[in-house]
Amino acid sequence: MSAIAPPTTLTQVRGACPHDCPDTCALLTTVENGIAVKVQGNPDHPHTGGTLCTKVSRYPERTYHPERILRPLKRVGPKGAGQFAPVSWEQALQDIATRLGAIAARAPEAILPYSYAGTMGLVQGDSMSSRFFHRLGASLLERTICSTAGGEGLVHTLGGKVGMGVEFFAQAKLILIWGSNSITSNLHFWRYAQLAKRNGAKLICIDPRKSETADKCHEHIALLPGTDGALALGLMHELIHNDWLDHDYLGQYTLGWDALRERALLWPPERVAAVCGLQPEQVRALARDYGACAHRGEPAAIRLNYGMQRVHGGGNAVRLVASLPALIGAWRHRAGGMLLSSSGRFPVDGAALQRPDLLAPRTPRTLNMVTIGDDLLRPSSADFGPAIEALVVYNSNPVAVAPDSAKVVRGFAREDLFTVVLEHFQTDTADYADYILPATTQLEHWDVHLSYGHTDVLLNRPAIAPLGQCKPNTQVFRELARAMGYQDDCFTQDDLTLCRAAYGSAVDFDELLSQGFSTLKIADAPFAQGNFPTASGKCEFFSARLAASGQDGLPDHLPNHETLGTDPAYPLAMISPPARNFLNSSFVNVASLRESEGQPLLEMHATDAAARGLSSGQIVRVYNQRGEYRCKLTISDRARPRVVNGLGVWWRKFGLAGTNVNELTSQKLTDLGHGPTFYDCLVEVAAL
Ligand SMILES: Nc1nc2c(c(=O)[nH]1)N[C@H]1C(S)=C(S)[C@@H](COP(=O)(O)OP(=O)(O)OC[C@H]3O[C@@H](n4cnc5c(=O)[nH]c(N)nc54)[C@H](O)[C@@H]3O)O[C@H]1N2
Ligand SMILES: Nc1nc2c(c(=O)[nH]1)N[C@H]1C(S)=C(S)[C@@H](COP(=O)(O)OP(=O)(O)OC[C@H]3O[C@@H](n4cnc5c(=O)[nH]c(N)nc54)[C@H](O)[C@@H]3O)O[C@H]1N2
Ligand SMILES: [Mo]
Repeated sequence: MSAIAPPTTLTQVRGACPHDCPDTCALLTTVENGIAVKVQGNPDHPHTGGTLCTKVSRYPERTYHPERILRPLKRVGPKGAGQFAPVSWEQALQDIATRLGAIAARAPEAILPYSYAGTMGLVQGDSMSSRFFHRLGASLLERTICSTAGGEGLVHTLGGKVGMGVEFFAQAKLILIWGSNSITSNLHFWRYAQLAKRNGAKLICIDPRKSETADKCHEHIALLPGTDGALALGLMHELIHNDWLDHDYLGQYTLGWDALRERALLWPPERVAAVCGLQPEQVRALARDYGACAHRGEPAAIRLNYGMQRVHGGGNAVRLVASLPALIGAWRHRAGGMLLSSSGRFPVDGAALQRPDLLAPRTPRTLNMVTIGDDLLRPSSADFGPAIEALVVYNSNPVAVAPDSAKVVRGFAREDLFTVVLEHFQTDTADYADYILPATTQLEHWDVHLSYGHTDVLLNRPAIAPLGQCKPNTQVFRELARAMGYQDDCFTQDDLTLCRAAYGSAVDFDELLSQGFSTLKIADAPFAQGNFPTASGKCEFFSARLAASGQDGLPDHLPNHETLGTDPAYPLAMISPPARNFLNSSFVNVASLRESEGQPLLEMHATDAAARGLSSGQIVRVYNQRGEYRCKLTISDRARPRVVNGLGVWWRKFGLAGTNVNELTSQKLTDLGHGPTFYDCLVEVAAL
């Protein structure tokens, strides 16, 4: 052989998983001759422990996917037909700037940015993009689609999105896994739960669905969706009745106990059981486990997840569950207490990244991302302001993930709406774009991260050069700003500068550069002696702030908007929790992962199937007043009687008859935080 093969260059690059998941793993990407050949968990990062979920270990498959969008595309067919032709960046940016500029000259609020957590990165999430829309004076987006009900619930009870350290679950003696399918959606927490189990801890899963996680717990309490607040009140009733209380903790470190006590005494196990669809003995036994554990001086921990707050009373339910540890003084132990989210611990300098000062003196209206379906169909009015004329979508796939799809689709299909979508793929949303702009993935750009499941800051270094003509979100908005003629210096900062600005001096950036992560310094048992970040410094059962805003200052059980038994036409409750191999609607287009999921599924209990003459494997219509969803029926004890599980969130175009589960979900909001009520939804099921 005459030619000598060029030497192989092989490097490993430290990064962070960008996905919307509590785990925020540290990644190690192996790069061979400029190609990312392998993505694995960084073994040096304790919470990642060298392991990744199946989805993200397939990251190269997603990155080099043959359908990755690599050039700017301009619509050439009818709206929504998904027909595009390549254009140059220059042409695309110039045309977009001209269109947005013309609208902004009349009514800047007619422009709406729409984004969520396609990447959780602080820089590719909301930095340059926010600066751009603030400068423009566009409508603000209330980013509510996931967690705001629970987030508000925490803020009004513990004072912030704070809780116990995830690593200490390994030392707990009782773990309530509440509204969380951890094996699917919080795998690295599950590692700690398994350690606890091996050390003799009892694990109890509280979930309407018999999830993969429920299979592996000692007990499963299959309550009806949206009844968690009632169950928490019932536990309080029993803790009071049996005097399994930490009176000293209650006296010193809580606010409003007498009033909460009175309310809880209205919830004996029989009442709770009737509301939750359980047996009274199940409520008593759960309280016994929780109370006795504390009585023995053993740590009892609750891992709450956002699954239980996607219902009308989700905010109140989180307030009630977050109150429980204080009743038994569980916070005294570092392995006791509860964790829903840790994101409030991160000292992010949001103003430095997003520059809200660029808005002044304007205060644009705020639109809720949950009600995008209704809002896109609204005409201009004094009440609403100008009709939405332009949408710029990034880090989100609203046509698939927003509730009440029929309306969302009708809105996106408006011929007069100008829509720009920054994406990796031609998603259901990108199908409706006038321009699709090709975005880089996490392997191709810088970013810095927080986590909502642990307390480490992570840095993401680019491992490979951008594919094709892809650009980071930040770069697109820099160039759009230039095309709009904005001169402000803030539009010239590069991504590494933005990474540094995210935490300023609060985090050691050199440590991030050298190690890839940096652990925040937080006391092991932060609330052992109160010190809650509330106004009173106590765990606030009673919230003066809520009372001042005209709401009930005390938490209560609020029934679902769509309560079982109230509508004979729709006698089943449907929840639509995540499928294991997808992340919201991300990864649905990765063939190997989609094959693992098979087809869009509805799980139904045998008694409900028999009553309808349905059998496993058959294609069914799931319907209500909002729409109809087609999917494959599985008769399974994963579903309890009267509740069906429609696993989410498929791309409509990979589903049956171009539908997904959000055909059925409603735009009604939660009690706190204006959140979505995906799991508060009545349906009926019939053969096709
Ligand atoms: N594989 C995978 N991982 C994910 C996601 C994903 O789509 N796929 N999503 C990510 C996102 S966006 C988030 S926000 C996080 C958290 O994501 P969550 O959506 O909270 O994910 P899960 O922990 O799966 O929680 C849903 C669980 O709550 C249960 N549930 C539904 N309704 C109720 C109820 O009324 N009460 C109770 N007690 N339980 C109920 C469901 O049956 C399910 O088992 O996970 C992230 N991780
Ligand atoms: N029925 C039902 N609906 C649900 C849920 C449910 O449980 N049931 N879960 C809800 C929840 S918890 C959430 S959080 C929302 C999630 O909704 P979204 O945040 O919209 O999440 P994804 O569907 O994953 O879409 C994210 C998109 O961002 C793109 N993306 C990723 N990184 C980048 C980037 O760097 N740049 C750009 N431009 N794009 C990028 C991805 O390709 C992907 O298409 O869905 C909600 N919808
Ligand atoms: Mo979410």
